[in-house]
Amino acid sequence: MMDEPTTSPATAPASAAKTAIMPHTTSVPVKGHTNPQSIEDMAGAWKDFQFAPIRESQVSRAMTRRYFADLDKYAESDIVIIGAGSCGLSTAYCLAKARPDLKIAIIEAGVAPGGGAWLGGQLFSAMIMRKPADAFLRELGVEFEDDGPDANFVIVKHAALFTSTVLSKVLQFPNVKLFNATAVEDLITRTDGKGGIRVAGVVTNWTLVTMHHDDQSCMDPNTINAPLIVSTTGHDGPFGAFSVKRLVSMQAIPSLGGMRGLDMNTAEDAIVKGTREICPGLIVGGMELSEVDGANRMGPTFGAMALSGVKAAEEALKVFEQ
Ligand code: 48N
Repeated sequence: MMDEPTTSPATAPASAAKTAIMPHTTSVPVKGHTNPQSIEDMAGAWKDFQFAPIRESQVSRAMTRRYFADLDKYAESDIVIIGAGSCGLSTAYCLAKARPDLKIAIIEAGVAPGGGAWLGGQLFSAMIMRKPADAFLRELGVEFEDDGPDANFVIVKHAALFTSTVLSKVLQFPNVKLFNATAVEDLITRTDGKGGIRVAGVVTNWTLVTMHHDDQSCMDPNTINAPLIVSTTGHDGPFGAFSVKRLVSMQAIPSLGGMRGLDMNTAEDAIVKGTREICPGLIVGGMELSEVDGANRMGPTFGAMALSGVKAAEEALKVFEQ
């Protein structure tokens, strides 16, 4: 039997939990190991190849320790973004870049963030963004092409290139934490003293739990307090338009306008220009907003999602600069 690694559950350093683990890209050499530092070093040396030894509990502790430290840290957040689709991720990027001092939690119901932005339209790959949204692509460093010298739009060769780039950049900000596979299943509210409400946080649960409240009893949620929420949960659907539908059900807004038919020119301008705080403490952007304002849908063009995120971040910063 392979020698058990030296770190057994009993001797696992308890203090490790407190060690601030700063991300880096070099690794400490493992005693008694070849420690190849590059894949070139491994080439042709597979005969004696061996991973550094591990005890399963080390993996479990490394994951759970960090996750629960994050839950503790973000239990009080400055901003919560609901929905990591193209609008939510664009919002997060702009906010995290502008205010590295703010704690930003992103709650995404899917295991995979990105929402509807992994494909361009009808499962085709290329993503269209109408000008001037190419400015955001330049900000992110995403390459694109013009469809001819006088095209009014640009094309990203694969939607996943945009989405994976903005996701990767967002995840690299030290003041952002993505909680995916986690659903917002309610809003924390406070009365504003004038008969209305202020949104003051979110109520969360594992998405799989949220999907089974009607066949399992008593699966209470978790909470995150935050003075400002940006909701970008997309247009109506099984999870979509979550916050605006909840505001109607608690009579905080009178009714939904309901998304209208497809009209690219009307829709994209309306979504970007309409992105705003629709109720104290809650900014709505992206396609969720179409459900509030009765805006048209734009179909397979994503410039409005990116720039609605830029505007949502600007609206959020106004709240923090007040
Ligand atoms: O991509 P979506 O659905 O939403 P947006 O607004 O970021 O982008 C919309 C865009 O993809 C389009 O719909 C395009 C432009 N088409 C328009 C048209 O005319 O058809 O992302 C929303 C994200 C998803 O990842 C959901 O999983 C997530 O929000 N989500 C939630 N996450 C946590 N808790 C919830 N309650 C919740 N509801 C949705």
